[in-house]
Amino acid sequence: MSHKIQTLGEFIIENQDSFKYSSGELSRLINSIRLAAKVVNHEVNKAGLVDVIGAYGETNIQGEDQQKLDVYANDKFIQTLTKRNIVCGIASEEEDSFITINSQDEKNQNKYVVLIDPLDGSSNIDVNVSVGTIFSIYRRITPVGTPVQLADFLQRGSEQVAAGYVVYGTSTMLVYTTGAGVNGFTLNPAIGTFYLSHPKMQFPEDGTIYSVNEGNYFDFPEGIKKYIKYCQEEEDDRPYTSRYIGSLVSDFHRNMIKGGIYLYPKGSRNPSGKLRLLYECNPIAFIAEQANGKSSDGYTRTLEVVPTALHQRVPFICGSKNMVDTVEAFMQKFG
Ligand code: AHM
Ligand code: MG
Repeated sequence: MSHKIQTLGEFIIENQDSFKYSSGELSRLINSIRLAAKVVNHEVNKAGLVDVIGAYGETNIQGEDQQKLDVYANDKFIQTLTKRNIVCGIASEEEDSFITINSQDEKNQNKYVVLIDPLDGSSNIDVNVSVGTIFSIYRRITPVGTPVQLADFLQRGSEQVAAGYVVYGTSTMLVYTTGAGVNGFTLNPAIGTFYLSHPKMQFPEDGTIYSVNEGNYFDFPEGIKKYIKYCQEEEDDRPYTSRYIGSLVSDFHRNMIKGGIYLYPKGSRNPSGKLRLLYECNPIAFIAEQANGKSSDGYTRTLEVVPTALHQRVPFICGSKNMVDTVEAFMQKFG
């Protein structure tokens, strides 16, 4: 590796001016996410040792059991962002509605809202498989100094100013973009510092990995079924390799590095798909596009879908550009 050694903190300061609004506010925000990620990482790593595994006994708005670490991660991210008076509103997968943040000085002058999935893929925790945090950042559209409104959160993904994820894997990484490429940082757990390890990440134009829950095969639209069969055919560089962790961040991360595609289409059980537009699909789509990849619902660019609800779901097809193009061609042809 020939690039210079740089910590995430140094990188944020050095690149602050490349961000078009650069007032330091976004940098402070990303610094807070960095801090919360380290705290959550510490807890996730201990999951096998202490009795923190298992359902917390509550069900979130989408009827799913919450795991204890979901709640912990949710609390940590919200606390970090709230107590440091750094955003004006937060929406989370684990919260039914958005949270309005008022600063101590009555009127909150902060301009940013954060949407977050604090611990995605959390059903993987009790089998020691990687999980992740996903975040998306927008500038509010309602006037500064007034309470945030739902409209501040229901912006199209193309309006994001930053997005990223943390993958708590064999090593813990934070990957993010502010619209000027994608950079990945690996945590040295001994000293609690993230180092730039993956500068300017890029999807290979094409790939040979497809990631989909094939257990749902008979439920998929015809175009997706045909695409899966195409992946399995023996021709040119096919059959492709099937790899599905069941943890979006990890599946996406691998595909971005190696070249591949992730699919969560709609089906009769999930008529709009399973993944949530605002805090799962949009941030990942923004990163994909910044890394020369592509993301769509099979027809429409993910970042152009107009949101109508906080916990809205959409079909999600994301990965190497040529592979997503091929899926769209199958959808056009077979529906
Ligand atoms: P979660 O937010 O409840 O953890 O669900 C999201 C996860 C994604 O990380 C993953 O890709 C997908 O759900 C897996 O779903 P399935 O088990 O239906 O294949
Ligand atoms: Mg999730």
